[in-house]
Amino acid sequence: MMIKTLTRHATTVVGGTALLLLAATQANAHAKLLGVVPAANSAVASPKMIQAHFNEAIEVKLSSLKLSMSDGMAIPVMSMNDSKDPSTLSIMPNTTLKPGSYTATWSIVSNDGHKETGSFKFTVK
Ligand SMILES: [Cu+2]
Repeated sequence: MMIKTLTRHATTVVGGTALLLLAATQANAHAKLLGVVPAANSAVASPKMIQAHFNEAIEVKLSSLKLSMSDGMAIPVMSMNDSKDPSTLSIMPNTTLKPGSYTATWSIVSNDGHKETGSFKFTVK
């Protein structure tokens, strides 16, 4: 997951023209995903909270965490972001999740302005 994100970011940097851009990016690194709840690829009871934790504060208002079933159907969720923890995205499903496979997709804007996306899967028993 983290490797994928870094690769995408690297592609963005390579797309830039100046080495100065690369230097600036390294000095002010973008956020990295530290962990998710539920754990990626875990099998759990219907979770009350789904979270993505990053290593630094992100632009929470420009970022999102979404949930869908394996067939792509979106699950309605409520945003539960805590203003005291700007490095974490939190959502709560509006209903108890039926058994099955789910994908949570995050899209963030780091404080350095870089956009990154990723996803993780879990199963509800
Ligand atoms: Cu960055």
